[in-house]
Amino acid sequence: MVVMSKPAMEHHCAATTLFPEIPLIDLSKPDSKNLIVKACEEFGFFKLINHGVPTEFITRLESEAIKFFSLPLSEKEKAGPVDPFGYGNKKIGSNGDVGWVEYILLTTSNEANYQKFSAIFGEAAEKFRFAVNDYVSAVKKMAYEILEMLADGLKIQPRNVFSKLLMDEESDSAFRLNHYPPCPELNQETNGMNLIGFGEHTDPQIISVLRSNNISGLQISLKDGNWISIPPDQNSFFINVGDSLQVMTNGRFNSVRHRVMANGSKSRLSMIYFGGPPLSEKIAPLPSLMKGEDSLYKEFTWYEYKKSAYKSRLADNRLGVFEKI
Ligand code: GA4
Repeated sequence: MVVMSKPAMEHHCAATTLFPEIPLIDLSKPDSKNLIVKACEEFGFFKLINHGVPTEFITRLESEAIKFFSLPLSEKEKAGPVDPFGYGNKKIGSNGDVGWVEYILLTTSNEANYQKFSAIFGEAAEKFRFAVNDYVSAVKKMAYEILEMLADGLKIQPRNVFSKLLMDEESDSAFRLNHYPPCPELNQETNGMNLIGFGEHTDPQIISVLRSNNISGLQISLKDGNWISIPPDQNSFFINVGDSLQVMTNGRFNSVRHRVMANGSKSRLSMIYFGGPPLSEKIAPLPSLMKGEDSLYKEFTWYEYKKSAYKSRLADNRLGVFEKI
């Protein structure tokens, strides 16, 4: 299938297949660790149930997000531009990518984030901040658990090899609320074709944890290049392997290429936590996973990778420049 490189508002692609089954992981079952490893190898993606994140945190943040995105554009723009955090509309990154999306991008550590929002929310800014903090703390805990199960499944020690990078006070993690407004033109003019909400890409970090409302749009690319639609489920989470985890496993795990299609009639809302390491961390294959193999990648720190990623276009193969020939 061809994805054109014109501005995303004009992006149309053919409908995609709905199979094969995407892996479903039940976090309450300790033996899920082997299934998680398999899912990360085959897809770099899985759906998670019995995740332990309180529904109240999810619904509270969702209603704060709806409140924000329902404001007039001129109000929302007071929380922009994204430099590198704040409110963004259509523009993604700073290298010309666009999509049918508006969003809030935040760091998970910096309180200064929220100053931009107090201008709009006034007193209610606190409510928004607490909603984000409660949600992100619960999701982080769940991400630690997944990463520890991964270490167990891979039979490597210590079991916090991955999770400690997110637990570190200096962990460079991010959080994003994406709103994909309905695009009415889609229904009439394009006759079943799709418009890009968020263009195809891989996430640079270690792991991403996504939750959306019940509106479809997310698609992942299989290793053979075919795209599959992921049926939405507001009660579950979806986990993505990021580029850094692919490198740490020397390519054994797959950093999943994914994208979001806009919808003709309904708003899709998603919230994503991106778990990243400290900026100074060396990202390299774990010796315990190498079994005499050579590293597929040149050595780099997360700072170097991030710097290079932020200069790239969304769809670029960002790891390419760090691969050994
Ligand atoms: C993809 C994953 C996260 O959403 C993000 C994105 C970031 C941005 O929106 O500013 C990037 C994108 C993401 C990768 C390449 C660069 C940077 C947009 C872009 C074109 C916050 C991230 O960390 O990398």
